[in-house]
Amino acid sequence: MLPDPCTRMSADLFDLPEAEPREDSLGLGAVVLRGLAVADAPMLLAALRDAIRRAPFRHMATPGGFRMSVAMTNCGAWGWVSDSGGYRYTRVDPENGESWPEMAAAFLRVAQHAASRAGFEDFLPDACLINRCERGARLSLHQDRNERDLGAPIVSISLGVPAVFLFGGSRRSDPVRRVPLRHGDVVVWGGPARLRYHGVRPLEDGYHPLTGKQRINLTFRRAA
Ligand code: MD6
Ligand code: FE
Repeated sequence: MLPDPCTRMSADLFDLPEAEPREDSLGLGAVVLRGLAVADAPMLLAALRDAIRRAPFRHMATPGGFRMSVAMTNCGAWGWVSDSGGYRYTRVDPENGESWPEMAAAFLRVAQHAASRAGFEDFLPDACLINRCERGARLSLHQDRNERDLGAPIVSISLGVPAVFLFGGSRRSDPVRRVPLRHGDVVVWGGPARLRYHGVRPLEDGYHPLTGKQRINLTFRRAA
């Protein structure tokens, strides 16, 4: 099989120091902004610690009854939950009956900056899904399609242990690109790429000074 040029490019970049931010296109409307959130990471993680005091991580059940290997929580006006009733956005955390923690100013600023770098101006997310993975946790291929406003992009910030992001096409059977994501990388997909299938390969063992053995991912959306 011929090597996929994009996979090869990402693999090469993966080994470079992140002196200057670089952009890897994933096709129309989708881009990886390398290292964009590195400088803000300590602040993002501090804000995250505040948020998870109010809304702790939990392993939700899929509508099919399986326990998700990824632990999740949310901040912002809306939060994404999953249970036997399916996937949906809620205003109130079903675990404690309180509204979700406010979206930290640092979260909003970094997400808006990334969206604008990717060509999506005036992004005003009202939901941030926060997920935490440890070794072996994965996200199977899926589309993010529960948001009412599909005109807004998804902005995804990766922190901590590296992961391999899977980025497919608009059909489940389309070829899937493997995109290594490191601490501080930000992926933005919207417009013609908004409904592309994506997922995360099972996390390998790793260590990052700011997160230990964990990978933290923040995804920003316009839910309602
Ligand atoms: C990632 N996350 O962790 C990508 N989608 O790199 C997602 O695609 C995602 O974390 C839906 C719900 C939660 C997520
Ligand atoms: Fe997703």
